[in-house]
Amino acid sequence: RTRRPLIAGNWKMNGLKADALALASGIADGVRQTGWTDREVLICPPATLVMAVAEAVKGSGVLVGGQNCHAKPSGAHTGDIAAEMLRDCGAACVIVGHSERRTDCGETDADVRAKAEAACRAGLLPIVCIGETLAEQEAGMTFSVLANQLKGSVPAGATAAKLVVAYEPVWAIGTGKTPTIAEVAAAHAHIRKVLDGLMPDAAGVRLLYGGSVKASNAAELLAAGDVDGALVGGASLKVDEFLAIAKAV
Ligand code: G2H
Repeated sequence: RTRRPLIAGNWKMNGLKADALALASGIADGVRQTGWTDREVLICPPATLVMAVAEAVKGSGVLVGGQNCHAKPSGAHTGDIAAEMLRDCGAACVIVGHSERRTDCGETDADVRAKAEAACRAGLLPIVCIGETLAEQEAGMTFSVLANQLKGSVPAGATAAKLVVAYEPVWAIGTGKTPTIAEVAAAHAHIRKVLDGLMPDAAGVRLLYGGSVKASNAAELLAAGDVDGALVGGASLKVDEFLAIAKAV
């Protein structure tokens, strides 16, 4: 592999202190035992737990990330969290534009780009999420939707070291349904081609697949062409399941 695989756990709105810290410590112990240097493991807890999780995984090599950030560095934005605040709590990455935020909070491509740019300014690696809905897929619009999302949400001046893209078909999220391996490979190849027109070193950008990844399908999905890792939701909430996915690379 030319790109270092990244296995990212997105805990979404799950986790109270005691269980979350046990989960984080369990993952950190597992990663420590393997001594992996050929892949990166990331966990993205709710913002309330970023600092404690960062502390719990310290020295293990496990990275910690946020699930969202505001586009501004500070100011009168009640309830929001700046990228720099996540960084200050020990985060190295942040997910932006997850389809749940695009749907629940009406985030647009322009919002996602502004957040990704804010993440880069704060020294965080943004994981920009894109993906088509079921209706778009059924209408044969997958490739055009992906291209438009990329053109609208990839940060200005992006470079491979400062960008990860996650392809998450909305209809595959939390549903147990996954695209075929050929569909994943085709979507990723298309994403890389579009990125090639947007940035100088698109060949180095890591592309993650997300949507109902679990231990039993991880090896196959991770072996698909142009797949450099996974963004894992439900299956990242169990130590053994998540570690098995990380091992499947
Ligand atoms: C997609 C994914 C993680 P799940 O949202 O981002 O969730 O693995 O539960 O489908």
